[in-house]
Amino acid sequence: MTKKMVWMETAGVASIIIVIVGLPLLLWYWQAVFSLRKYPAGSKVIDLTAVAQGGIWTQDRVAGYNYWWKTPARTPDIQLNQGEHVVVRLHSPDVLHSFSIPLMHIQPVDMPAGHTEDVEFDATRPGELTFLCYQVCGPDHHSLLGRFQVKGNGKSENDKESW
Ligand SMILES: [Cu+2]
Repeated sequence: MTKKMVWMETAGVASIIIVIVGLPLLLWYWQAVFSLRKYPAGSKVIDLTAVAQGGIWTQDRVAGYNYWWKTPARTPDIQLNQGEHVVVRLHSPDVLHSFSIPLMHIQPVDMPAGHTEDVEFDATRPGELTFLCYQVCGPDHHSLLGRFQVKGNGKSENDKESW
């Protein structure tokens, strides 16, 4: 082998390694670090996925490849602290869902399959906030209910009120 061939072979192997290792790393970095920077500092970011089968809101990661063999866990009540800025990143792996928090006057937000929709709100008062799906998404649609529990901070007048 000539020096040029050795160099070309090395460059070829290096570019394959960059694609196999670098690309997933870049995607991971985008999802785990960079995509969070657009939200106000200190935001509580929650990923919520609506699953039509069983009518489940889950915080598990659900993708097309695991949707059919893994039953995602229904999320327990989600704990928030009064005063927190909350970002809910909505995902749908299957059909069109929608997300609403009626007590916050957050109107139904469409959640097309495969897209991520953000809903932001401030947990201004303590109490319970129910969220639900407004789209008739399947036979288990009525089960698509979940709840935030906002814990009071005891600092404001509002603490005496609740939702
Ligand atoms: Cu629904």
